[in-house]
Amino acid sequence: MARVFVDQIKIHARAGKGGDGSVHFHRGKFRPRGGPDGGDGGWGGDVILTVDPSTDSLRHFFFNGRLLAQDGATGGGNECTGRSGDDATFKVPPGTVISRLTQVENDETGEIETKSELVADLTETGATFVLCKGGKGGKGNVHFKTSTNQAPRENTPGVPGEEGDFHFELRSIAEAGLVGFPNAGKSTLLSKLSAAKPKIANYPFTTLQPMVGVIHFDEFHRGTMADIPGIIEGAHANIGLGHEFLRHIMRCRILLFVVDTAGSEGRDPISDLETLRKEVKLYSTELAKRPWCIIANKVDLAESDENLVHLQERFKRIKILPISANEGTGMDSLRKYLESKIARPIA
Ligand SMILES: Nc1nc2c(ncn2[C@@H]2O[C@H](COP(=O)(O)OP(=O)(O)OP(=O)(O)O)[C@@H](O)[C@H]2O)c(=O)[nH]1
Ligand SMILES: [Mg+2]
Repeated sequence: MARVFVDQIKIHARAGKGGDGSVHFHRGKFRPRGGPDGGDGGWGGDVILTVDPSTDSLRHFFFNGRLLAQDGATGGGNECTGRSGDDATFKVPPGTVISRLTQVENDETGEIETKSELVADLTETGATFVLCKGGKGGKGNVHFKTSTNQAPRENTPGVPGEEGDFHFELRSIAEAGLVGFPNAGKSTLLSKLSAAKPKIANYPFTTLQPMVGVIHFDEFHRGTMADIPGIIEGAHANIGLGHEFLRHIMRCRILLFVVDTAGSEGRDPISDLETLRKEVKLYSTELAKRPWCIIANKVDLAESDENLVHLQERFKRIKILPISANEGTGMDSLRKYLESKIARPIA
């Protein structure tokens, strides 16, 4: 599947350094010159990523591009191991792809180039990934006692934590996403354009999970389209599982707003579109800036004629594609339009 990246950022991460081993000698009331009892340093904390669907972009890393975990503490007397540094855990949205960036010298030109190497593709909710491992603590002097050296002053320092530059990218689920109220005909449309077989029914929220279909334009080109569950007024405030559905929309490059042009069940396509646009904008101004167009569906129904004229008057500068997903009207123009926007060469 063609990949489109909608969100990416460069990150520097450093795990905690291990604590140094301690040099210490036992001091008891009756043993003023006791043996070595310096303990080991604690482990440095790890930098950990966890896949959390409550976050939908990598935006939060924009203000915090340095991910640091705590250092381990130095060992103590009485063979006490130092405290381990706390791990630092950061949330990433499902679909985050992590690459390690390293500077390498080009053998031929001698120029320094950045090499990018994939280290993780994080998709499963709840999955965790250790981006940088904390360093091991050093050894305390208790380990250095020998028959000839009863009072060693040796220890080892803690190992530095892993450190590196990374590239985080949020992979999109599809190039085009169908956005609309329940029952607008999104699933019907996807089933007509692709081989996907989404469930279609005359009741709201038939679709609860996004489904991606592949549209074949010709032998060499195709594009992807996601059928996304319907969103309703208040979706930005999480009404009707709004956040869950808007999150999927975040991962589409172009938004196709599907409306029931006939205004069945007392709906009005203009106010439907205004509401949908408002919800998208309130959820994310970045999302509202993505390219979009209107798919005016159900033009086979009589009430659609007048509404279509009003829709065109209201959204003069926006591309409007009148179709009937059920009867196939307007599908050729829609395909041509999509081809110009989302067709990619088959890899
Ligand atoms: N008359 C007419 N009905 C249509 C058309 N397209 C879809 N429908 C009907 O509208 C109803 C809803 O269709 P779906 O494709 O399930 O709608 P949806 O937008 O996916 O709905 P949700 O998954 O609930 O968000 C079904 O009864 C379809 O048969 C059309 O072009 N004309
Ligand atoms: Mg559906």
